[in-house]
Amino acid sequence: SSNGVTSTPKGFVVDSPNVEYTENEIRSKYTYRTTDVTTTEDGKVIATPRETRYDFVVDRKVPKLGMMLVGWGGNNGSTLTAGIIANRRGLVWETRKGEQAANYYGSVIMGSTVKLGTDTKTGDDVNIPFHDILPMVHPNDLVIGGWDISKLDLAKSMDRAHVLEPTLKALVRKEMSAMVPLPSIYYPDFIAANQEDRADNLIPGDKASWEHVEKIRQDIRDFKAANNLDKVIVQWTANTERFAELIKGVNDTADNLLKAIKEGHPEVSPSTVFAVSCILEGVPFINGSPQNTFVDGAIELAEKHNAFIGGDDFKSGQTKMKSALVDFLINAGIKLTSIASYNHLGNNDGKNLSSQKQFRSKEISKSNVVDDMVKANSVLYAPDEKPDHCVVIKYMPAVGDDKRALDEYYAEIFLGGHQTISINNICEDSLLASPLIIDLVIIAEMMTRIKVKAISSDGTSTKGYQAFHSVLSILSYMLKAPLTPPGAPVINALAKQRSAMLNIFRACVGLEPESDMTLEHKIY
Ligand code: NAI
Ligand code: DG6
Repeated sequence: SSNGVTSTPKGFVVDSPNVEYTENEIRSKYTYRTTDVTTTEDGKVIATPRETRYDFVVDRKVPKLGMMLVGWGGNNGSTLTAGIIANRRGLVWETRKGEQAANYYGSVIMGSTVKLGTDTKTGDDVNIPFHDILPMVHPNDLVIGGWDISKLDLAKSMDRAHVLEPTLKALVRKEMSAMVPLPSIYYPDFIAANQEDRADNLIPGDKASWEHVEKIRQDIRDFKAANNLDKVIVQWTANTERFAELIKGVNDTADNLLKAIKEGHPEVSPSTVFAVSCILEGVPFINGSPQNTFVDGAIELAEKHNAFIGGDDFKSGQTKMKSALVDFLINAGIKLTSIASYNHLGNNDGKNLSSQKQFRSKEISKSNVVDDMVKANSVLYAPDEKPDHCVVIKYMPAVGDDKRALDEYYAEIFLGGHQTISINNICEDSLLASPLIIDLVIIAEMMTRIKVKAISSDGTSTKGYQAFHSVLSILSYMLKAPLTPPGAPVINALAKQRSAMLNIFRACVGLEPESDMTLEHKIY
């Protein structure tokens, strides 16, 4: 320790009596300021500032990290793998528009910057890469593995995906052809019947079983040992499943869920079996698809084991735009009255979603994403009022992975006027989703190295240092239907989600949230 001025791995130090750097840790004392609101019996609303002291400890040792993907051989899995190899090797390839170099565009952690503070000489903002705010894993260092019900190696999977340029594929082909997904569990009823012809790499058994849990746990241990890893994170980027029925006595509690798996209950999905395996193995598990993997019993199990879980459904294109645009419209005082969202796409995800039950999972996750913003504005909306909102997805093989998302936002403006905003969003779906998978892994891993203790004068305190809650709602920015700790509100608004992530990380190094008041430039 040296009184708050030891350098961090990435070169900035916080010079504050509240921050201490040791060889292995960053320790910060942070005052969290919120506002309590109470309403008296006679209807008077009272706002009271409140302070809670949190002590954060960040483990500075960046681990050797493995990322295991369920659905590794899919469009996302193969595109992401090629992308990481391309970045790791600094590849440059020919395209019809000229040379293209590998990058991490679309990753908030790798591609965006955050304001650290203000330069004392120039008064300018000093911005640093988001990645440098804390000692995070670099995606180039991820060791990748995983499972797929299809046995194609990753080179052939990348060909099947029709996403990457042939020149890039040629450069990564050798490495990718040596990567073969582990066999996986397949309970045909959970994904579309049209997926059956690729299911040729299976662990025997067509319903949940304890052998499946043990096999997945063993796969994780073997991968960890074979690659000499400190930690592993697992993500579901496999097909969208139908929702599992919520049945009392089956998936409502941790014990019932474990019993249901042991008894082979048909309402336990493959993704829930993966989640349970990871929870029991103490490995964070993130669900990138919309289905209800995290039934109540799975959440309770994660809480019991202090294991991290996160989900659901990557928020890549249409929904990300929606959660930014609706936030803007409603916060601008414009009354959004309808959203019509049409999609057509021709990749295997689209094929799977052409089946009604799987489409329904996606329809749900795409539909609830404006609720918090509408509910927050009682000037524009009555208590039960919501904009009309419909979501349509059609399978159109010809467009492949180049998803088309057409949205019409219709809003009421001043004195009964109307504003219509039409968006036509076209891009390769997997090139938007892959960087999100990286962000989810990096942030989830970072959260395994943060411990916190709450101390407050009014009694809100934790017994000692503890991890964040098992449900990692800090991952919300990357997810369409963010899972939150039971009873905690869901935040969909994109800017708030980013601020939460950034400001929690700032607090870990003893820095205040960036308020954007810039009083230093307004009061002289
Ligand atoms: P994909 O269909 O190309 O890949 C899914 C892979 O999962 C396939 O290779 C399939 O064989 C495999 N699979 C199916 N069931 C499995 C199981 N039980 N165990 C192991 N592997 C299994 O789909 P894509 O485009 O890669 O998307 C993956 C998931 O991510 C889908 O659920 C999709 O809805 C979701 N998603 C994708 C986004 C994107 O922008 N690409 C955004 C949001 C979510
Ligand atoms: C059609 O919407 C297929 C889906 O899998 C989406 O492409 C995916 O969920 C991404 O959705 P969004 O709304 O974030 O673009």
